[in-house]
Amino acid sequence: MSYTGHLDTFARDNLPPRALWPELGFELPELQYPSRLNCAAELLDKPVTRGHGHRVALRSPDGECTYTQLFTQANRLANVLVREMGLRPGNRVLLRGPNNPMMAACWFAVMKAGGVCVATMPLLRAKELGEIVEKAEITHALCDKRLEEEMKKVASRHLKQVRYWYDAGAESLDELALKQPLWFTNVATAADDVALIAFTSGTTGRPKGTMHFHRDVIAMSDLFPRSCLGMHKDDVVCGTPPLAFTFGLGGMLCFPMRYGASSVLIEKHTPESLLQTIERYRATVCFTTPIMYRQMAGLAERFDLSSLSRCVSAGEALPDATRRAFRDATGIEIIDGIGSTEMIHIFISHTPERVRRGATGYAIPGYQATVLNDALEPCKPGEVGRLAVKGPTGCRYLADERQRQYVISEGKMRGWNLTGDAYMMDADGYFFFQARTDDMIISAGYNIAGPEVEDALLAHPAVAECGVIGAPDAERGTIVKAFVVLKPGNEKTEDLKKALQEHVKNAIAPYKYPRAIEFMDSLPRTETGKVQRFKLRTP
Ligand code: 3UK
Repeated sequence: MSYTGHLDTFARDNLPPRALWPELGFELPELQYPSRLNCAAELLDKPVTRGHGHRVALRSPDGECTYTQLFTQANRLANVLVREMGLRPGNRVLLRGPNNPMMAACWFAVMKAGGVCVATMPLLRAKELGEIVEKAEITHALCDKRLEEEMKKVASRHLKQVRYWYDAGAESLDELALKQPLWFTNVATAADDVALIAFTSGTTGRPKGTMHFHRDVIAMSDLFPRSCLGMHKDDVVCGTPPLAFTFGLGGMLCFPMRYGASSVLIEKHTPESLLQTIERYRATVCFTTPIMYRQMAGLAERFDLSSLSRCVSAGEALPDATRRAFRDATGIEIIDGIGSTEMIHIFISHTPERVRRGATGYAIPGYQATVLNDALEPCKPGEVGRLAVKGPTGCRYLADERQRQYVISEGKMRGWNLTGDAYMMDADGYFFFQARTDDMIISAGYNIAGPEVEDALLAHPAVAECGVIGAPDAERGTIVKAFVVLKPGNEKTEDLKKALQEHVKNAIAPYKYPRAIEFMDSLPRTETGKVQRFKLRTP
C-alpha cells in the first residue's frame, strides 16, 4: 500500500480497479512532481513564502485580496474545518457558492486540511444535491448563505456538519474563522491522494463523480495555461465558468494562482457585465463559452477592451462564424480548447498564432490524441471517428460501471480515454470537431454533424443562436431539424425559414440543409453553457 495522507480512505477505496485506469504519462520535465504534494501549498503558500504575498490574488466588486490575505483566510477556514467541524483528512466536503472570494478561500481550506472537495453548481436542487451527498458520502458542507434554502432540504445520514458563509452570528463561517489562528500546517497529502470529486451528468443521465488527485490540479495548471496562453504574473483573468466546474476551477482560480496572476471573481455575468469587467479591471485573459463570445461580439464596440489579449472558449464547439464575428469586433483570435470533467481540463487547443480554421487545435504538449474507428483502430487522416486522448490526467469515476465506456480496457489502445466526441484529424495533427458521438444525425444514409449545420446557420445575419438535431420523420426516418433563435428585429415567418434553408444549401452540401425549422425565444442550456440537445429532441 503506497503512502497516503488520508485517514478516511473512502476516495482511494472507491477508485476504479487498476486494470480500468487510463494510462498516465508524465514525460515532460514540468510534470516531475514529488510523491507528497498538496496543491494548496503549491498554489497558495509558495507564492507567499517566496515574497509574492503583497500582490493581488483576487479582485471582486467588494475589493481586492492579496495572496497573503487569501492564504491567511484559507488557514483560518482550515482551522475551522479541523477544530470546529471535526474534519479528518480524506473526508468529503461539499462546497456550494457562486464565484466569490469566500468560495475560493474555502476551496483552498479544504485542500489544506486534506479534505476531498465536492463543489456543486449553484443552481442544483436538493434532490440532485442529495444524490451527490449519498454517492460521495459527504460528511461536511460549506455553503454560501444565499443557497441555504436548498442546502437545508438535503437530509443524509452522512452529512454531519454544515456551515454558511457571508452570514452573521457565532456559528457563521465568517465569525468562526475570525477566532482561529492565522497559521495552519497543511496535511501532507500524497500526490495521488484524491483532492476533488467533480460531478458531471453529461447532458442527461445519472451523475458521475470524476476523481482527481492533488497532482492533477497542478498538472492542469502547468500545461494548457503555459503552452497556449503564456500566462504570467501580470495577467488579470476574468470569465464566467463556475469554480464548481473544472473549466472554472482551472481558469478562474488555479491557473492565475500558479503564475502569480490575479483573478476577477464576479458572481453572475451577462455579455454586457463581462465586457464591463474587462474594461473596469483591465483584464488580459478571458474564459467563457462560445455563445458568450457571440453575444459579446455584437456589443464590443461600446467598451474599451484594449487590455485584453487572450480569450479562451471551451465547453462547446466554437463555430467558425462566432470566431470570425469576435475577431472582426475585437481583433482577437479566440483560443478554442476542448476539455472534459473526466480529463479535468483542456487537452486539445492552440496558440492564437497556430489557429486553423474550423479546428479545435492540436494535442497540447503533455497529451496525445488520435481518432479511432468503431473497431478502435486509428483512422486515416480525414476520416471521422471517435476522439481518444491520454496524458498525465484521465478518467477515474467514483464507483461507476461507466468507467469501461470512457477508458478503453483492452486491446492495443488500452488506457486511452474516449471523450464521446466524433472528430476528424488532418495530416498535420489538427483536430476537427464533428459532433458528440450520440448527436451524429443519420439521415437517408448520410452522416450529418449537427454543429456543421449550426455553423452555416450562424453565418446568416438574422440568426442569434441555434441547435440542430435529428428529428423522427415518417417518410425519411430522420430529418435534420433546426431550432433557431432570431436576432432582435427579425420576424418568425415562413419566408425567413425558406431563406435560412436556401442559405444553408448554398453554404454546405445541400443534403445537410434543415428540412424542418422551428423558431424559439431561447435554447435550453446547462449551467455550464451547453445546448441541451436531448431537450430539443423530446420537446
Ligand atoms: C464538449 C467541446 C467541442 C465535448 C470542460 C474545458 O466542457 C468541459 O467539460 P464537460 O465534462 O464536457 C466535456 C464535453 O464538452 N466540449 C468541451 N469543449 C469543447 N466540444 N469543442 C470544444 N472546445 O463534447 C466534451 O467531451 O462539461 C471544458 C475545461 C474543463 C472542462 N470540464
